[in-house]
Amino acid sequence: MSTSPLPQDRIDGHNAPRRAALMEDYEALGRALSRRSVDIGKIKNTVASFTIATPSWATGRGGTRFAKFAIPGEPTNIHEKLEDCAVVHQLCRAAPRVSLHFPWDAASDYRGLREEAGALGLGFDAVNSNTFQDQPGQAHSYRNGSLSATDPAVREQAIAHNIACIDIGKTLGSRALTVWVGDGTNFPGQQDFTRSLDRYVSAASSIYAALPADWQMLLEHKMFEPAFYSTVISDWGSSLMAAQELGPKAKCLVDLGHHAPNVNIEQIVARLRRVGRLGGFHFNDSKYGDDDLDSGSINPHQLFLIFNELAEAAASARDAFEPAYMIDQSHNVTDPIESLLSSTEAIVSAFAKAALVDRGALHEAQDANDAMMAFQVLRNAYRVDVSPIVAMARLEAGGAIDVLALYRESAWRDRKAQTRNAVGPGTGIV
Ligand code: PSV
Ligand code: MN
Repeated sequence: MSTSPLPQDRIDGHNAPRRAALMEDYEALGRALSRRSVDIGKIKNTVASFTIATPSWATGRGGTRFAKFAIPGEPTNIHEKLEDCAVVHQLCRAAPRVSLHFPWDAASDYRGLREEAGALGLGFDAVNSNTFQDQPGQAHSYRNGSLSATDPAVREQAIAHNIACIDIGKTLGSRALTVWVGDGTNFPGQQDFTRSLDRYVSAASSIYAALPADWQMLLEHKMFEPAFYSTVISDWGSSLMAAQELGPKAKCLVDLGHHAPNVNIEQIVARLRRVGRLGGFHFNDSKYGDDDLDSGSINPHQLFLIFNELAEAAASARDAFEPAYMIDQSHNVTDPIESLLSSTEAIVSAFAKAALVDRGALHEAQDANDAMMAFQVLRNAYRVDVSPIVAMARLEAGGAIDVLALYRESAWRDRKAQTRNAVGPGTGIV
């Protein structure tokens, strides 16, 4: 039995007075697109099939290394986090899976948790391990690294934790383990670049050996933080090297905030795709570094260009291509549910715009070395206001036409503030 957090008649009641205007906008856009020989219905169906995972850790108020300002009604445990993710999915109908992080989301009964999520209309995405923090009662510290630590006992502990995450994931119905380590250095000479990567790959191979046949191991690179001179898996080159050494189930995960400033991320996406190692994404946006800002809030054009590469890859599939799409953001000044709703809308819109790119015309212009026309093909898709398509896909799936308006009308956070435990002030990113 489904236990959707918001009554469906509230959503229907919200949609009723907005339906005619949406229909008008959708039909007008449909006429404009048909002049370009684009069938809006087909684009809408493609958009309706696109889904993304929400991270459990982004449902609570985020923070910086300086402070965290809690809000009344934020979730304090995995059950409440699932409830909030269910609200996001119920309204936008594009976020049916949740990605858990261990031990942050530790529970006593994972079979029960899977049922609980199922009843809320949710499933589970990749499980994430955490060897970048020490946990109470842990035998060895990750102060000097985890999978690449010089101490074999630390590496063994980190391997065991990752294998424990796989075991939990099997019960939850996950199909991937995402591994991001904080390993790295703050001083030139602190560690040997080669030997630390050797240790990482050797430890990661023990985790890889524990993967079920139909699982993937997603290696997430990050150029800096918490280590500020070097990190062990610093960029897509190191990530790809490690994935290729590990085996075919190892793929690279691209977090949009984990690159040097101004790096051409869309080209990285195309490169990883070319060698069949593009495993997935952590979507967010950034101005300076790993800012974890809301997707599309700073550079929506980059998001579009990334999806353009993905659409290109899907159109010329070399092999099965199913990247894991996920959000990874820190919501420091907003209600996290509102940020997740607005970010999902931005991501789905970028996907929709990429679906509008006239690939034949693009290839023709590229082959003729017509730079201006090639660019105009992209521009013509980018400037289309796809919001009627995205809203129509959402409406037809039972979601809300105006997700933020309905969320505010529902007073969800205020109601939760009456029943959920208060979170004290704190520091830290989650
Ligand atoms: C690291 O900055 C990261 O992007 C990884 O995905 C972690 O698992 C996540 O953030 C934790 O907030
Ligand atoms: Mn990430």
